[in-house]
Amino acid sequence: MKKRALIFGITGQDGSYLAEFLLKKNYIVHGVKRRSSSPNTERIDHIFDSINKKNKNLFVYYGDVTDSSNIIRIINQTKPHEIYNLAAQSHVKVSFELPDYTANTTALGPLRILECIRSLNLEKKIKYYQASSSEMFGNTKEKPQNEKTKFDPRSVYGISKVFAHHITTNYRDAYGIFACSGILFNHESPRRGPNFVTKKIISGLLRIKNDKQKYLTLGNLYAKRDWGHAKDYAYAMWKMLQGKKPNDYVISTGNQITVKQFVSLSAKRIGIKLKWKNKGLKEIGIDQRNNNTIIKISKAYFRKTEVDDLLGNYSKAKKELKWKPKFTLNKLIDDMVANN
Ligand code: NAP
Ligand code: F7E
Repeated sequence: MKKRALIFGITGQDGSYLAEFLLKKNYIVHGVKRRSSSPNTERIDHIFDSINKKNKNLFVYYGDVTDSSNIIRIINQTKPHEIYNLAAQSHVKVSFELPDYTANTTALGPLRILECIRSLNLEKKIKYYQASSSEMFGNTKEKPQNEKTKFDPRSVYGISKVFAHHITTNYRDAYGIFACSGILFNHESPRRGPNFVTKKIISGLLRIKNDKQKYLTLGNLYAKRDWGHAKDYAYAMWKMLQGKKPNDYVISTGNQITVKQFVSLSAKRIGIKLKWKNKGLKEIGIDQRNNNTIIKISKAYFRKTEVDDLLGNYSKAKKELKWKPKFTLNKLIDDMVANN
């Protein structure tokens, strides 16, 4: 019998890679997409097309994690062996603008799914994956961060993820659900949303190189992040649900750089020689080929409260799941440049 997986958030970056991976593993994949006024299935159109049925093992349903009624119906109808909850309002800065909606989706969405599993008496039949985040560590002083590091979130997004993380643990302990949280550090890809910093930098620099844009405006250049590739991280999600016991795992690369270093490295790989000048809001990046200012800073992209320093220790995943990242940072950037 084929295994069945249900992915909330299948239209997102990670959902699309996970769906591809599970289809290759011969799963029947069910996915939930939101209703939107214009198409939101760009990332899965190559594997799914409701009219031509490109893939007979992939099914997509309208749904929303803010609405329990559809969650019950879809779980009942699809009877999944594994549920991956990747649905979230996932943008940290936007969470300051949409606090109520972010909490409803990112914190309460997982609770609704877990509660459906419990109320349908499927605690022993469904394995559950929760997309936890390094944003939960926020301002912690411990470095690198691991599964035992204290959470100190700095945004509505981070706080919502802490709630989701704890509720997942609680449903595991209280009801015996095989529920795992993956504490994933930043992961990127050609499919990354355009308003996350890596995608914004690479798309912007490529447009500048091709004379389609004059400059790129960024916010805080000095935040440090541990950036990996979404393909490696989707594989880790699956690995967690194949373990003997449910557990939580940090997934990261163990390396970090600043946003500014990411700009310099990307520019170099794209063939732009950058020189930095000035400090603070006046800091600029100059294209040495023509002396044009191609990087500017604006207050508009700064967060009310920033997370300065994230670096993950993935030893537990390495030991227990035999997981380690395959993509180096240079390979990640090259993939994003080649497939922008
Ligand atoms: P993403 O590209 O923003 O995808 C989020 C997905 O959630 C999309 O499919 C989105 O649908 C869906 N969604 C949003 N609100 C929803 C709602 N109310 N009901 C149902 N679906 C909803 O994010 P991602 O980068 O793939 O990340 C996947 C998950 O991992 C998220 O939970 C994110 O918070 C978490 N995470 C991400 C990272 C990272 O670095 N990428 C790190 C740690 C944790 P639309 O396509 O219609 O918008
Ligand atoms: O910002 C700085 C910004 O929005 C990274 C999400 O997937 O990873 C992601 O959250 C850093 C921050 O990602 C701009 O201030 C500077 O310090 O790409 P980001 P994020 O906030 O780290 C975590 C793990 C998740 O869970 C989230 O879902 O870059 N930065 N200038 C900028 N950021 C943006 N977006 N845009 C700028 O212009």
